[in-house]
Amino acid sequence: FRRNHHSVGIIGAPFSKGQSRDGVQLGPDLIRAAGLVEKLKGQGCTVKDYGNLTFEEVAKDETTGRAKRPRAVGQANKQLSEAVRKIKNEGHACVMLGGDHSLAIGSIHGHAACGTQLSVVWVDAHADINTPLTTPTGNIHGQPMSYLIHELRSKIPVMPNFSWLKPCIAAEDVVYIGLRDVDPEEHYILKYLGIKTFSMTEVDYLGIAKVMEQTCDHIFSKVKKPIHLSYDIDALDPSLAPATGTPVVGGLTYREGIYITEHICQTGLLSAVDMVEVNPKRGGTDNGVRSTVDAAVDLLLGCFGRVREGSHSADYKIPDP
Ligand code: Z70
Ligand code: MN
Ligand code: MN
Repeated sequence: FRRNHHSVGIIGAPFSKGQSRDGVQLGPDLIRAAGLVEKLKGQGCTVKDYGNLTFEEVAKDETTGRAKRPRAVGQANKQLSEAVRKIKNEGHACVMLGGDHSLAIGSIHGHAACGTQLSVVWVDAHADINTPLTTPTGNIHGQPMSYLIHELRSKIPVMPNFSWLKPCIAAEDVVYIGLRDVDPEEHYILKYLGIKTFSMTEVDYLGIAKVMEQTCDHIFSKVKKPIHLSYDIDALDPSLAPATGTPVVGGLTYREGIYITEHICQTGLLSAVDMVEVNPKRGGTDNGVRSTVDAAVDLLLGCFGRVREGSHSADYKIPDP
């Protein structure tokens, strides 16, 4: 049984101020230029492209706590949250093309604003769960989960342009896959909250099939909630996806990366996807950039019905001579 009637709404968020490297704002247009919309339609999806958000310059944006550029990040995510809520209310699975991973704040908030409790599957080399007070870099793309999780509410200081944001995710509804570069403070937070994590060690030990089985056991242990898949391209090995701000050796293979999307698609509960941290100014070579962008497109196709065994429409018949 296959679901090929996905209706997909795409929103581009060309935003880079959750980190310090130029180029990640080019992600949405690059992923589109690689044929995302046409390929989704080619596999039977209905697609509506909502275009890119536009973000205004924020003149004075001083650090609060240790968090850098809070006003720009807060404002951009408020806009994104409203856009994602609209796409969900119009009945689509939402695809958010980043941009840096700070955008998960608005994407998940807007998704959750539709009313139902969500599960979050976070595929990343990094946990992105520093608070504005634990962050070693100040970059908000290393912090989005801390703003979203109910259990960390009392640990988040008041931030300019963040007053619209309320935590909307329970720690028990989060699963991480692909971790291999976690700060000590983040490691404490993950253990303290009892969050389910499959680091690269578990991927090695269990294999990706068991990781996905256990991921679904965990997120479906009570009720079946819609899934928000937040996919940082740096989860993949840098040999495959070098065009990203913080490549970390020892990542997911292409096959492991794709298997995650196929398995999540099969649940029938995928409701929103983020594809973030593709940075064409980082890949080194044209081939490196192309490989990274192609991987991002293939992961999104896997989310919406593409299967490697191939497929056919229900009414296909072998032509008679
Ligand atoms: C570090 C921090 C991070 C991505 C780097 C790094 C976080 N833990 N995320 N690259 N995509 O700055 O908080
Ligand atoms: Mn990330
Ligand atoms: Mn990352």
